[in-house]
Amino acid sequence: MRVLLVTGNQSKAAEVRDVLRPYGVSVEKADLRKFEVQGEIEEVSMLAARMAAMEALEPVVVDDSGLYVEALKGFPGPYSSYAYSTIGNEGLLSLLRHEENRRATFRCAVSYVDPINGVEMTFLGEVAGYIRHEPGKSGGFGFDPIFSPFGPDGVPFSEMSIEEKNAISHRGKAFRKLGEYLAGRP
Ligand code: ITT
Repeated sequence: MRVLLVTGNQSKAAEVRDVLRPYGVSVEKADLRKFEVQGEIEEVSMLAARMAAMEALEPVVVDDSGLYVEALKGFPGPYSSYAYSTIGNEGLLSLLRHEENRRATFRCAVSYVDPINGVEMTFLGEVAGYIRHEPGKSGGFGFDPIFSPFGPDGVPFSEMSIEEKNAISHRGKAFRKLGEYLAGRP
């Protein structure tokens, strides 16, 4: 089957294609607006998916993700997009300059809306890790160079292949749940 992914982010679309391929789900990047209201990521993704589904009149998927930094009481969280486009990775690193607690979690909310069958579902995924003191090599997108998931080797997301990142990431976990749901449908 095919789903429309509402996103302006090509790298995100590439990751989602890689996760959903084994479930026989093809992903088309939709040329639809992602309406982003203020709220928790699962509210943002669901409202955006409903709006897009009304326009597309076919099943759509919206991923809203955020980086939650423990020492900043969860900031930027649902405001990650704004934080990234304003202060960026350098700004986040400088906010944490004197901070020993580097713990952070990436969270992903994936909302699927099928307007024909009246289905609305949200799937969540998260990965715990830490904000690095120095960015890793460039690669990936967004906060990937400054985030390393907990693990023996400390490699940042930006230095992983799409497959390596998807195996452990917030997005990989959430979209595998969607893939299992879609594969199990009649
Ligand atoms: P769309 O809203 O068009 O899908 P976006 O990149 O803005 O694309 P989000 O709103 O979900 O996606 O992401 C909020 C911010 O968090 C944004 O700046 C992303 O770059 C960043 N982000 C999300 N997932 C990420 C990931 O897997 N790795 C690094 N940064 C990520």
